[in-house]
Amino acid sequence: MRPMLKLHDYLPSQNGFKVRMLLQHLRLPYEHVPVAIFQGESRTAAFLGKNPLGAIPVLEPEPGVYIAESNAILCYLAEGTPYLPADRLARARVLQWLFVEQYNIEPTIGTLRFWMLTHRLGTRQAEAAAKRAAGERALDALERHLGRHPFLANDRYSIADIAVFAYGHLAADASFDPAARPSFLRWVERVRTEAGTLPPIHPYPPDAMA
Ligand SMILES: N[C@@H](CCC(=O)N[C@@H](CS)C(=O)NCC(=O)O)C(=O)O
Repeated sequence: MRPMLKLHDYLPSQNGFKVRMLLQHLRLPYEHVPVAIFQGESRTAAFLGKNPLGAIPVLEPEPGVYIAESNAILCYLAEGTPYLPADRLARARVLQWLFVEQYNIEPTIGTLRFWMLTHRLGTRQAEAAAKRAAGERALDALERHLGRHPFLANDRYSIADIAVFAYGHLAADASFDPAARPSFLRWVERVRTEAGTLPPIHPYPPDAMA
């Protein structure tokens, strides 16, 4: 019998949400192992042994085997499913958006959202302005692409959509204006339709506040 998958995770993280969303699509049972990142649990020697960067999510597909980085986990879980095509070109187009998500979306919209929701903006005004400008450019790029395509890669729902949806659909939390991007908004609704019931969004608890 295959061992039960374990997901080392912090519920308010949308990087974790991506993985929970795909696990739900694939109907894969897993054990959720909470990591209290604001209590230092991601910086212990034991956790750094799982991911040297000290960040969740970390998937443990079998005891003692660890995969870090949310999008690497998505690729691992989606292998052999319609969420990650086998064809070289089609797969490269999925990877294209996974890299865009990590470079242009998570560190801009995701980080700003975290700073705003946990009151960390105060001392970071200049950095926040740069992230806001980069986040606006990323949303504009999504709008341009989604004006011509129903989904991000290959015109079909894939892990590229799951990854970008995780922080992208919460852009308003960071005071971005998704309503100004109608094609993006229609894509958010298409993803919701494809996904069905989504995992819940968890607010940051008091110990996450600056
Ligand atoms: N690029 C990584 C980012 C992971 C990440 O930043 N995780 C945050 C939560 S969203 C974390 O664990 N932070 C804890 C820490 O840095 O100690 C991914 O996509 O998985």
